[in-house]
Amino acid sequence: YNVEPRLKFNPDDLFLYAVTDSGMNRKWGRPMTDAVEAAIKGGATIIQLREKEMKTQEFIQTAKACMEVCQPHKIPLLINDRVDVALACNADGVHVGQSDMQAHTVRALLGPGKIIGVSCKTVAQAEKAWMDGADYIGCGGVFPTNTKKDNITIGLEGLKEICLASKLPVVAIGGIGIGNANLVMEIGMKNLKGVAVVSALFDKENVEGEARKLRSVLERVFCSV
Ligand code: TZP
Ligand code: MG
Repeated sequence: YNVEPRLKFNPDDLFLYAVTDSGMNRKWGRPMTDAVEAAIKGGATIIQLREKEMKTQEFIQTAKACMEVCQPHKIPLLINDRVDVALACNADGVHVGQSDMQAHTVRALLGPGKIIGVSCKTVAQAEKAWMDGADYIGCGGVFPTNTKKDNITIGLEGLKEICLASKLPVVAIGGIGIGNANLVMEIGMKNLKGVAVVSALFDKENVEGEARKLRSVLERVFCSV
């Protein structure tokens, strides 16, 4: 299989990684596209549509609409789990977990120009992601979170261990927000490129304002190391 890749991916895009949750956005009475646009205006550098319940056709329509929002800003849009949805909307890539399609199969289906991310909790999983031709890994949950049930927490120690062991760029996820993003970035790993957040943006009334605050926390740490 194809292990070339990495044609298009800029690891700095992981800096402020916004992961959607349509349930949260529904609660705040706004369409996904508005929430995505607000996140981008506040400084999000990449968007992932993570929709576990959405039916296929609605997911494709939502993804196409979000592509229209992201493209003028040159912000990559990734799809969680669903390679078919990513192909249907010509998304910039796919993010898979450990029980989803393997990254080398995703690569074979998407080709070298797309971004592939893999969720990893262990060094062995990170090693496999590298072998499979992934572009980055998402590591967590770093802190406890209500967003993902049954999620085992790896802590800052687990995050650091994976960063040290992997050649891939890393984005940290799980329970991260404006109150603790500095602690994550301050572990001082040079391949730790950013934080991925769901509720810190999308379970808030003012998505743009929260994104701006989080971005300034990240920039402060980034400038001081
Ligand atoms: N993977 C590990 S933790 C998590 C995912 C998708 C949920 C993160 O959500 P939040 O609201 O940023 O804690
Ligand atoms: Mg998954």
